[in-house]
Amino acid sequence: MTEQTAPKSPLTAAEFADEIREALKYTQGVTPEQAKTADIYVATATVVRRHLMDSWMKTQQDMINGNTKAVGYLSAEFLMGKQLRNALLNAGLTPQFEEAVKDLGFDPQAVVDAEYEPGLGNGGLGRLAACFIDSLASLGVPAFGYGIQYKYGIFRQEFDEEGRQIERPDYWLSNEDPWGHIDYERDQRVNFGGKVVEENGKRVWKPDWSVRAIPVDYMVPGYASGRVNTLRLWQARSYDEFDLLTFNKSEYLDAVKPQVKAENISKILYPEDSTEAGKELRLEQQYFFASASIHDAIRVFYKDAEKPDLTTFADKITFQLNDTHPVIGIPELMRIMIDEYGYDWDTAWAVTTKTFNYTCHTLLPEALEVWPVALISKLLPRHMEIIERINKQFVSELESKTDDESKIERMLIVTNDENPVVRMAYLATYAGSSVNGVAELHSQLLKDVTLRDFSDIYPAKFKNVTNGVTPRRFMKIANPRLSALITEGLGTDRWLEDLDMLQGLAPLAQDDEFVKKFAQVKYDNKLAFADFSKKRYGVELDATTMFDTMIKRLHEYKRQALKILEVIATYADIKSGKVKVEDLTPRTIIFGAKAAPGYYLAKMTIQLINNVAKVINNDPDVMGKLKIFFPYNYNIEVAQMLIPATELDEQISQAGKEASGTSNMKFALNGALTVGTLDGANVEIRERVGADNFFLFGMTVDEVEKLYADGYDPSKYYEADPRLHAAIDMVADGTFSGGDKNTYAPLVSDWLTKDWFMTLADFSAYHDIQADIDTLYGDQLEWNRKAILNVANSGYFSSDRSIEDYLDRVWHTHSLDK
Ligand code: GPV
Repeated sequence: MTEQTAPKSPLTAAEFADEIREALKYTQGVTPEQAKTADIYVATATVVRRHLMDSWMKTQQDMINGNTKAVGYLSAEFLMGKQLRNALLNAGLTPQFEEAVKDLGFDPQAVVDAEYEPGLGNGGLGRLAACFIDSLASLGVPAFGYGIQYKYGIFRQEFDEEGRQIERPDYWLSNEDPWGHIDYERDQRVNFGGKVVEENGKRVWKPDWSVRAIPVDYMVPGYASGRVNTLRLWQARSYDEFDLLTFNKSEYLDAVKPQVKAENISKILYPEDSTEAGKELRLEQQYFFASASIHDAIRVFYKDAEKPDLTTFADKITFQLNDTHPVIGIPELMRIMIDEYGYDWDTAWAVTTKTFNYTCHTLLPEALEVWPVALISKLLPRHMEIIERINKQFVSELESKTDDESKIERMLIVTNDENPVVRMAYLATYAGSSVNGVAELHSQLLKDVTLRDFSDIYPAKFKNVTNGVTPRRFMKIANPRLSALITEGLGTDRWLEDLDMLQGLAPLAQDDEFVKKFAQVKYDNKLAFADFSKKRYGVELDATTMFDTMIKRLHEYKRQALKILEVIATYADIKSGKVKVEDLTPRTIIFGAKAAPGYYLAKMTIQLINNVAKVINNDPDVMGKLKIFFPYNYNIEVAQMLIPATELDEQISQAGKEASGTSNMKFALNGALTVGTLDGANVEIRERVGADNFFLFGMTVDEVEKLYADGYDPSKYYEADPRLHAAIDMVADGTFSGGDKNTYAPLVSDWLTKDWFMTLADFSAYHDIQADIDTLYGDQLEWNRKAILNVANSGYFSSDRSIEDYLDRVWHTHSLDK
């Protein structure tokens, strides 16, 4: 497939090869004969960067000199995935790369594989940030991604003999990182601790320690836009390498203490996802990158001016707060304007409230960040004063708008109890211009439930922007076969920039020849995944079975337990003879999931899945009709292999709990059918692809709420459904723990007595829908027609569309002129 609309490069493959040779020599210091695959990778990356350099510099110039407001996407996570293929695609250099590398005697895919995947994110939230900066660049919107260059990303997951998750450090920076440019000259000082004193009637912060924030710049090339934006990730370094006096006393460890303390700030990504991680170090991380980024934006947009006119700051850049992690940036901008540049409170407030917007990514109350006042006071005493004053001003504003005292009490940014905390989501909602949810249902529930009081008083702030995913990485790169077929079907590859064009495929769902080609693509993708699983994991998969996949963080609300219980129930049916194995639709059930290291029930669920796999996969009675595959260390690379190979996608969270989901979008765009609840973006996917082309089951949000209100008793469902009963008994009786009845006792007890996310209540509905799935799967032509309709009608879920919605509804800015 040609890249017709990608920028035409004058470079030939032979020239590309020469440039690789040159980079091998002048940056690696090796000859082509000495070069290892990893050297070729580094050299290629160097060459690609060089070819993007003019566009990068021009984009920066146009951004600074033009009058277009830029976007600063502040995010503690950017889950980028491997960079090489993306950079090649967007630079329009893929064909030259393939040929040049072959000429040098290397396998292009091996070169791509040599890149160590940067895992600077946990899951959906971090991947969303990566999709958004791709789309911003592709649309030509001037933008910075601002975050942290963690030394260790998300842990590498392994499974031990017992099937338990083991976490290993992710040493991604122990390999060369040809993409990141460390810019020592544009560092920032970030202060911590100390106290605030009164000097000449002014509050003056006297911090007692500082950290040097050094930017590491990554290019973010747009697809076919000629634009290259910047992802600026901050690295924490110490100002004093070590204390010479202590060192001379031979107390080496003590001597490096300040260095260790400073550098710890960017050392590790917290592996928490949708749960609160209330750690001092995490607040240090948040302030570290928020402060450095805001100062950086001032430096960039006022060209290092001594006395910048910050009253125009909100016209230069708008900051999107990706969840509450960067919300400490709000009092930081206030402090910078008042303390560093001498503005009065009201001026600073007017600018700050125009500058920030907040995206919420959850409905789980436990995931809404709060910080103890005591901790903020210790670490950031001046910020605490500012937050108190914001709170005071907020309360008087509320008093002018409502007489409802209890409502005001509920809304306090700083709580009133004996251990007061700052509610970061409330601070962001009050101080920001806009607050948005990430899918229609989620945004509605934010207004009706989570932030109801705020939406009563500030209705105009509340917006929806439904998430999206980049079709470049998740279609063109991950699924070249389908991409080629789409281009053939549409007669152009412009759909990669305008994903609504996929609608043109809808009539082809009635064209049997096209449907067969589509089925062949899916089958070839399954074979490719089977090959990958064999090579990487030593596991043989049968590509003639249905590939049924559930990939997402392991969390109770996402309900991996529902899936595994259904598999166990089927296994129990086989063992008891209720179901004849010959009648089963053969399925390969694939899980990918990491659990937060401290999340006990989630980790136990991983152990259970692994042990169910061990038993079922090896039981001759199953005759290979059911096979579970749980590849360890699920990441972007695995996602890119697995999503194109999947036929059935599991989106089975309890209604009202998944804010959006984004793998659901990737699956639909790659021609999988979804079995799912009316939750998150599933609702919008189903509306678009059509109810006939989506397997809906389970309780709605209203039914869930009613059941909570009526008093939920999971044991009733256990008693009422013999299949569920048998499945839970099988977990309890030691079938999956070598006869030991204690192994899963906490899980079983939770199911029977608590089951907060109502797995048991949705079990029979989930079982019933399986028959519909199997029946349709039996008619491959019909199945694939529906799969094509999923592709054709999912163009809306491009992150380009999400960014256009942000531009319209939230940021009020636009692309740079071409
Ligand atoms: I809060 N999300 C996440 O990945 N990590 C978090 O800490 C929080 C939310 C996810 C949501 O769970 C998904 O529903 C959503 O699609 C994603 O953020 C992107 O919005």
